[in-house]
Amino acid sequence: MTEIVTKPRIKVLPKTERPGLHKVILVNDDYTPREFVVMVLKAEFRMSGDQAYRVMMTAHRRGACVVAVYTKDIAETKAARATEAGRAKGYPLLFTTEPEE
Ligand code: TYC
Repeated sequence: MTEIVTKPRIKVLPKTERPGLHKVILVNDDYTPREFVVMVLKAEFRMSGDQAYRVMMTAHRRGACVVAVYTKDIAETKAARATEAGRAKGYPLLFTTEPEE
């Protein structure tokens, strides 16, 4: 028996939609206590105390620091929740987002 093997003539290239990643940025201010910033970073971004302290100090010294990178939705939700945590205590703590590259 002769088996006929046909090769597909058309190669379908899968179009992979890459979700645009967004950075969450911590912005420095003169009023929010350092320990509070660290607490918010730990709670909202699941950082260790060490990581959170370093990110907080980087924002404190340089004016801002990238906290993490997520898909747009998650970045915006986390930035809003973290900013709200400060607002609830009367602090001007601010987290913003921006597209990566
Ligand atoms: N600069 C604040 C202080 O000295 C601490 C702080 C750090 C606040 C980082 C915001 O994103 C921030 N109390």
